[in-house]
Amino acid sequence: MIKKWWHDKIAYQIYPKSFLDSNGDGIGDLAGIISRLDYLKALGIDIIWLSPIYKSPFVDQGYDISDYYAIAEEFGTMEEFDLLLSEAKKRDMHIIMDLVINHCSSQHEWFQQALKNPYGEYGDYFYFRKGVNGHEPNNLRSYFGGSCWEPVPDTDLYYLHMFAREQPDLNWENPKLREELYKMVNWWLEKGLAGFRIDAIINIKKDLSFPDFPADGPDGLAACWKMVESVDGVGDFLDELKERTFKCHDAFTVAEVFNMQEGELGNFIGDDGYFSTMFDFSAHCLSFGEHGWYDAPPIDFRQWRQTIAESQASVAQCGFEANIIENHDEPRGVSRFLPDYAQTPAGAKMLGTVSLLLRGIPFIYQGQEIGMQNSVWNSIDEFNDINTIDQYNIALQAGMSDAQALAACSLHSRDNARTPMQWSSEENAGFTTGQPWLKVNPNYTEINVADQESDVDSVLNYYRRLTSLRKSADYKEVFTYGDFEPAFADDDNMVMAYYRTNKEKRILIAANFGSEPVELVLEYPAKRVLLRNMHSGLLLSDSRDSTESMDSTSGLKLDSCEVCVMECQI
Ligand code: TEU
Ligand code: CA
Repeated sequence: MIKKWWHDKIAYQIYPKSFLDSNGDGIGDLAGIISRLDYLKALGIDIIWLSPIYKSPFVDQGYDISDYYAIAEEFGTMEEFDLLLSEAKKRDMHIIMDLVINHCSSQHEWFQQALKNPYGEYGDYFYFRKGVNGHEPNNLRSYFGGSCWEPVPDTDLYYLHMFAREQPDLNWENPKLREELYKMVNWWLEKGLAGFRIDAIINIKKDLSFPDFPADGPDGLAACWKMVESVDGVGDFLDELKERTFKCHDAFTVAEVFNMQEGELGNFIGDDGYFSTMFDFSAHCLSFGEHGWYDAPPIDFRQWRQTIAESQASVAQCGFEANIIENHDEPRGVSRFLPDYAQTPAGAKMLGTVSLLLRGIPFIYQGQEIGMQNSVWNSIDEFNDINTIDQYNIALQAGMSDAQALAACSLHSRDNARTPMQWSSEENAGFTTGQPWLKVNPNYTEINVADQESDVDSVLNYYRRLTSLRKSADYKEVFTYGDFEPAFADDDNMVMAYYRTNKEKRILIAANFGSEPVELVLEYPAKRVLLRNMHSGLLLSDSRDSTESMDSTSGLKLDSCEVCVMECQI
């Protein structure tokens, strides 16, 4: 494997709208981000991913871009963005932006021109197709509900949108469009951007015959990802994109890829892959419902543990995946992956440890480092997210009651991760002096940065120790390049444990997700404890200070929600 500059980095995702508001309009902004760079540096962050900050009508929170070369007024100016770049650079941090190029906003100039003349130059930037017998060209359902096809008024044409109708899909078959996109990507990279998180990119290849698929819901439609999974050739586009842009700048790219065809991982993230890395969503997929959020299964611990092990094994020979417990599309990891009794500071530290020390590039989502949780939702009107409204209606149509539909949305809504960052116990969690654009999680008086700063045992201070361990001179190599080996995966326990090993070192990460204490017989004698989230009941035969060597130790007792990172003899 060829070593790359980003292999040993730790990344952090900022959702700008909810990070920090500097001017009291209730919307987070670039000035807010700049003012917290030192906070992120102290957390051990090297790479910052900004969810979209481009000009947008915000139908899908900026994932609908109306000008790829402009900063949204809500967030600030291009001067402020340049300042962010240079301030980050001063601190030896890298900024990456979201790259949303499967679709743009219906307000984008290209689409406006296309609507005026679907048969003209800009019409070919999109997919306009004639209806079939007065119907949509095929029966695909968009990710946000309803047909993927929107009629163009006063014509017999429809245009394709795999997401909202305000997000028309760009026609990647058109070389002119591709050139426009490459030019734009290079423009940002030349500005000093370190790379991109690449949105929904697997969707760019369409089956141009636009066939019908067997209906999979009462609406007679079929999920549009079925087309994605059935069509070949996305690799040609991705390869050209990389060759023409990222590769020329040694950029770091992390792709959002669902529905990849089997056996393609190496093409995507191998040494000469399309991307540097891509997110591992395998654990998240465990709680995707067959028809929607209303029939989503809860996470089963053993299945989750096995899924992570399998995922780590499958990527080991190819490259690196990016590990997350949550992002702006997912509920909070603490609320999703931890049993009720573990939704505590101890549990948050345990989950964070298990995730951050996996092989791969760790991404921390804003608020994860203080253990933020899903919010409390009293009515569907409190949500803003377009996907949530759709899922609410799907649940009602499936016969759920109002209360049941709300309960499903409360568990799964993307807005759970989008509530304002909890900076302090002051009004609005210190996020804004104005009216926040989305309701603050009422638990901000218990969970916030300011209180955790002054508590050595807080989740925040633990995360700082965790990132510094991962990056420490002595252990960086093994945490970056060391192999992953599952350990103690017994049906009788709820222990999530694994080794990270190389020729010199063997590190055991062991966490007890169960409600009762467990005792493990160590397979390799312990040398020293590197990190733990509790100070009690540590070792059966040895409870000496963590810096001492512990050659005699052979047993490890873990309380409920306890995690221990220890170096063992090889
Ligand atoms: O998400 C793409 C995507 O596939 C998600 O809709 C996914 O299916 C869902 O969240 C699973 O829970 C990306 C962005 O991350 C998302 O915020 C955007 O809404 C979407 O693309 C459209 O740009
Ligand atoms: Ca603001």
